[in-house]
Amino acid sequence: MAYDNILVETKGGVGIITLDRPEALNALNSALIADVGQALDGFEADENIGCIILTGSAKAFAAGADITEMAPKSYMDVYREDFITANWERVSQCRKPIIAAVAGFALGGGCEMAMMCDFIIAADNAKFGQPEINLGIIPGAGGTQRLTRFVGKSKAMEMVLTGHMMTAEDAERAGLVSRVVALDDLMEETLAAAEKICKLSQPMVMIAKECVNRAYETTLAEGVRFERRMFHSTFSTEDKAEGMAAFLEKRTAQFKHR
Ligand code: DAK
Repeated sequence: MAYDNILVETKGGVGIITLDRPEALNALNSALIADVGQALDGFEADENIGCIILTGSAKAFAAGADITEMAPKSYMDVYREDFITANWERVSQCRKPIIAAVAGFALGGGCEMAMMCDFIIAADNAKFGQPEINLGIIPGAGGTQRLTRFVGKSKAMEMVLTGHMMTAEDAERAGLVSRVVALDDLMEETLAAAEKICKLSQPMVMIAKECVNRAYETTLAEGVRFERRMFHSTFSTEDKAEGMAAFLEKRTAQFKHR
């Protein structure tokens, strides 16, 4: 299927979505967000896909929501149409793992979209920011919430209140990104991580993702209880039997995703 605003390809079990509006630094308009949603639907339905990568260009992951699209809208417009909300939620609702490979600008909605992914691998030229305040608005897709949980109050406040951009190095130090790699190595390193995930049991990866995400939504005691029950459930699977047998027999596990 061809898309107008993204490129979609697969490499083995990895599905890759590349944001592709170079003329606007991959600014996120409704059509692009709908394309991403549709591509994710396709990858989720495809049992051969074990991991998804979301990336942009060397200059910009995404420079935010499309200001040209937002500028003419009134409060009543955005409220009544629930402006760009539906498809945005699609990224954070994806059950398969998604890695954000971020180079260049990840600003506003771009930073928010990267944060909706499961982890971020950043190129050394990456810049993260929530500059909405400069436009007379505030972040609208989790920038005040996810960013604060990921980097803490002081750093989030400085970014949200002043539009200050964080370098890749700072983002790694703050815990926003899992690691920083040279720009030229970004896709190779991200693919290697994705391929590692693809070799594992798909349902276990999905369960593990759900458990980590629970940590952001509930109390510690509830989260640990949820983890315990999910842990117990993994003992009912063929992949648990295969994983442990393979270890004891000193061979590589061949997971059947069951
Ligand atoms: N929207 C539209 N066009 C953009 C854009 C954007 N966000 N960012 C860049 N462009 C366009 C520029 O207008 C320019 O177009 P031409 O003039 O060539 O036609 C082209 O991309 C190249 O940009 P620059 O010439 O500005 O390039 P520079 O290297 O000089 O500067 C920059 C790069 C990233 C620093 C600069 O472009 C910039 O400041 N861009 C705007 C960044 C920004 O303010 N982002 C936040 C937007 S607000 C929600 C979900 C999400 C959101 C809200 C609600 N819901 C679910 C409800 C998100 C809101 C936002 O992201």
